[in-house]
Amino acid sequence: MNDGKRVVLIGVPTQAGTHQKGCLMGPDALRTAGIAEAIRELGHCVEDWGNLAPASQGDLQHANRAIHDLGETVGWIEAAAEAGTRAVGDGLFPVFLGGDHSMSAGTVAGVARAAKASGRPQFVLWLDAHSDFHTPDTTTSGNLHGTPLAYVTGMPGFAGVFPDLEARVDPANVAMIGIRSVDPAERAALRQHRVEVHDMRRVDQHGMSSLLLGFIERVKAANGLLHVSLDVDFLDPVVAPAVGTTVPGGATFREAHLVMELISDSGLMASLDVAELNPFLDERGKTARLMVDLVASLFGRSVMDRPTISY
Ligand code: 4U7
Ligand code: MN
Ligand code: MN
Ligand code: MN
Repeated sequence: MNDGKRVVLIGVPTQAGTHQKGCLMGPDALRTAGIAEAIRELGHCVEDWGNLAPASQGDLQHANRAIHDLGETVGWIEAAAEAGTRAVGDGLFPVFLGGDHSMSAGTVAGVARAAKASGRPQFVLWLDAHSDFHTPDTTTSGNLHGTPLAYVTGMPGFAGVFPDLEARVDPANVAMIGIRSVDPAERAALRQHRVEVHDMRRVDQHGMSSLLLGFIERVKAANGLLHVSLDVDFLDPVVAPAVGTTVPGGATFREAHLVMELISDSGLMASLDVAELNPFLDERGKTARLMVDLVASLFGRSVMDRPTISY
């Protein structure tokens, strides 16, 4: 059962935010694994805007010499934000196909801008091994896929580096689940801004459902719009190997599906990122197919409906 959403697929094949090559194939691998068909099968309409193709902003430099591909990243951010705002403005549900996670600096900025215009607060659920809460000044790897959440919540250090934000997400409206790799500068900022961080130890102790339902209640009470940002490395690398930044001890197959099923039941999700899929590192399409199945759960597929699957 579902309410027949109008979904638009938007490919954001950037790999500028990481040193590992391969994420540029992510959107096409998700299409090959049948993402449009899986959503359509559940009774939704799906259109596909293809892949964004922004112009690079040139060779932008930053005082932090570790940062690389800044001009290209800014181009992707602007294009993704533009597409996100347009999709929501057209009454569509955007599903952004990544691309490394730097894309979410644009996708979240874009949907938050549309949310502001509608007068409803924007909430973000960040499903990831990492907190992605670096600023351009604190990143030591220089990989900008470690910065999107700090940017969209308005942390200092982005002025004149990334585009000016038209609507920032209140850090109080963010929850992260699955976390197991946080750098010291990120930890300090997350504590200072009291971000709701559910690391894997909390998942082990309390279970996915109680942690997630607490956040969902907050979104519901505020009549908020929920953006879900799903990084492949939220999952354990044993079930999802196609990612450049593997961290052991991630969500299991069923824990991940349960998160998607609970979000689907809530009816609150308004936009989605599927980020960080690196098909070059996959095993016979296993991770791409798992991501498509998780998206199907997000759009209402239940265990009893699920076709017989084997990976
Ligand atoms: B991802 C890291 F140092 N924190 O900044 C960094 F551990 O989008 C990883 O979540 C960032 O995959 C990972 O490079 C970004 C590192
Ligand atoms: Mn990430
Ligand atoms: Mn990650
Ligand atoms: Mn990663």
